[in-house]
Amino acid sequence: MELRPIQWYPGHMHKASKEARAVYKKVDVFIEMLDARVPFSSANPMLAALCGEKPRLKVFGKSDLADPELNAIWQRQYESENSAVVFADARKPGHIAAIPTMCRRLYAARGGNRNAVTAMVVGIPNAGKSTLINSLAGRTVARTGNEPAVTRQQQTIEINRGFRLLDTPGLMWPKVENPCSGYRLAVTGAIRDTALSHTDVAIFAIAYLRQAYRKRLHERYHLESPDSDETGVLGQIGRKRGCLVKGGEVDRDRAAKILIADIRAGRLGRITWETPGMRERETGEPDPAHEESPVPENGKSS
Ligand SMILES: Nc1nc2c(ncn2[C@@H]2O[C@H](COP(=O)(O)OP(=O)(O)OP(=O)(O)O)[C@@H](O)[C@H]2O)c(=O)[nH]1
Ligand SMILES: [Mg+2]
Repeated sequence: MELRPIQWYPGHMHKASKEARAVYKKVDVFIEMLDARVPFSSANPMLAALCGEKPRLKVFGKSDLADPELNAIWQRQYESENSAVVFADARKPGHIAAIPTMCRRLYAARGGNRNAVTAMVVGIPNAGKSTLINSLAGRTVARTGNEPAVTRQQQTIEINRGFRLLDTPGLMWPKVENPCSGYRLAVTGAIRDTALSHTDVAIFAIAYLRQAYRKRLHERYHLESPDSDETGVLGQIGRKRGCLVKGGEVDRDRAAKILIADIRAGRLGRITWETPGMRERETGEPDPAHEESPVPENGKSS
C-alpha cells in the first residue's frame, strides 16, 4: 500500500492557532500535551514557533495505553535531550499532581514569579489536554470527548491561587510530511476518521502489529493462517467478526473499524507505535542509545 502524506487542517484550527499566538505574552509556560503511544508523531512541528523561548513541559498522556517498556525508554530519551517530561494517565489526579510545581519551577528558573504562573496547554487533537485540566482542577471545567476537535475555544481556568491554565483546541499542522506519522495519528485517533480510509489505516496498523505485537494480534482474533499478508489478515478479522456482505465477501471497511476501535480501547493490550530507532530513520533525529528495535518483536510479548 502506498502511504500518502495526510492533510487535515480544518479552518477552526487555523483560527485557534492565530488565537494562541495572540495571547503569547500572557503565557509563562507551555504544557505540550503529547500521546505516549506516538511520542514523536504527536509532536506538532508548529509548536516550536508558538512557544518561542518560553519554558516547555512535555506531558505524554495515555501512558496507560502505551507499552510500559517503551514509556521508560522514551522518558529516558527525552530527559537526555534536556526536556522536562511527565508520562501520565491524564485522568488520574495522582499521576499529574506534580505538574503545577514543575511549571512554577520552570518559570522561576527563567526569573519569573513562581507564585503567579499561567500555563497554556497545547498539542494535537484528542491528546487529553482538557482531561488533564479537569484532573488538575479536581472537577469538570472543560468538555472532553473521545474524538478529535472537541475543544473549539480557548478557556482560562484558575487551578489554585497563582496557577492558571489555558485550555486550547487541538492543533494539527497543514501537512504531515512523514506519511507514517499521519497513519499512526489516524490509528490512535488524533485525526478525524473521515480524513483517510478505514481500510488503509487498518492495513497500516496490521503491518506494524505483525512485526511488533504479533502474538497479541493472533490471540485477539484467533487468526489461523499466520503467513497471509495484511489484507489477508484484515479479511480473517472480518470473517471472525461476522463482517460479511452478500455472497460471503468480507466487508473490509467494517472489519477495519472493529480493529481500529479495539486498538484505541486497548483491547490488544498496551501498544506503542514508535521507537527512538524509528524516529532516527524517519526524521533523522539521532537516537543516542541506538535502540534498534526495543519493541517486543515477533510475538515475544503477550
Ligand atoms: N486511557 C486514557 N484516556 C485518556 C487519557 N487522557 C484523555 N483520555 C481520553 O481521551 C479522550 C480525549 O480527551 P480530551 O481531554 O477531550 O482531549 P483534548 O486533547 O482536549 O482533545 P481536543 O479538545 O479535541 O483537542 C477522552 O475520551 C478522554 O477520556 C489518558 O491518559 N488515558
Ligand atoms: Mg479539549
